[in-house]
Amino acid sequence: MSTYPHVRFLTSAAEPHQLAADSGREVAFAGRSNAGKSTAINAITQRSGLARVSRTPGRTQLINFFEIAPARRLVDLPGYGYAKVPERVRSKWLALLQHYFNVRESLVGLVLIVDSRRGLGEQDVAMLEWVLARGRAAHVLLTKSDKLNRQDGVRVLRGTAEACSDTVVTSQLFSAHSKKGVEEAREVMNRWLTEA
Ligand SMILES: Nc1nc2c(ncn2[C@@H]2O[C@H](COP(=O)(O)OP(=O)(O)OP(=O)(O)O)[C@@H](O)[C@H]2O)c(=O)[nH]1
Ligand SMILES: [Mg+2]
Repeated sequence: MSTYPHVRFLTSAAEPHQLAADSGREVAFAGRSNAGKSTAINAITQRSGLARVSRTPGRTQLINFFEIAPARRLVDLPGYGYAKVPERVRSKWLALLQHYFNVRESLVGLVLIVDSRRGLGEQDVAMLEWVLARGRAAHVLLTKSDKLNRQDGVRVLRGTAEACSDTVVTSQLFSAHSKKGVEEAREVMNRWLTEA
């Protein structure tokens, strides 16, 4: 049986007024362009075609909302850090993201997608600080872990945990390809979406 039998694409927002209705609870997925946000959403929901995956970085330029159950949503945020994006487009994304984090009452937690071969970058840390300052939970998925050997996986996980040790941020290794950590990520997300 599918974990979320009624999961469906809800809506996309390019402008602040296009955000889905701000009621119930939602979990947002953020990270660098090409880090694997859309792929992680597909793996966690077990729907390969739900969020668009691309080899071309910067593909998801909109905020995409998916409903997994009534009043429960996953949000695929536009990726940051892609150098080839024109400044005008970049500042529009930034304004949209900032608006989203500033107004969103239904946001309960952030899943930060980080390529395990790169580790946490400056913008990732800034993103975590943003959501922590707003009192939200955060969990780091060190993804594409299928590309690392065991030893390197352990090293990057330890480094991330150390970097986040003064905060409530948790982290784990993840691979949409090998399915490593998919269940663990789903549990974290479900807890946020159901906790009193
Ligand atoms: N080996 C491996 N490749 C992955 C994994 N997750 C994603 N990828 C690949 O990474 C590339 C980018 O994946 P996306 O899910 O589109 O990344 P994204 O963060 O949504 O990218 P943007 O929407 O452009 O910001 C694709 O070629 C994926 O197949 C993984 O766990 N393992
Ligand atoms: Mg994407």
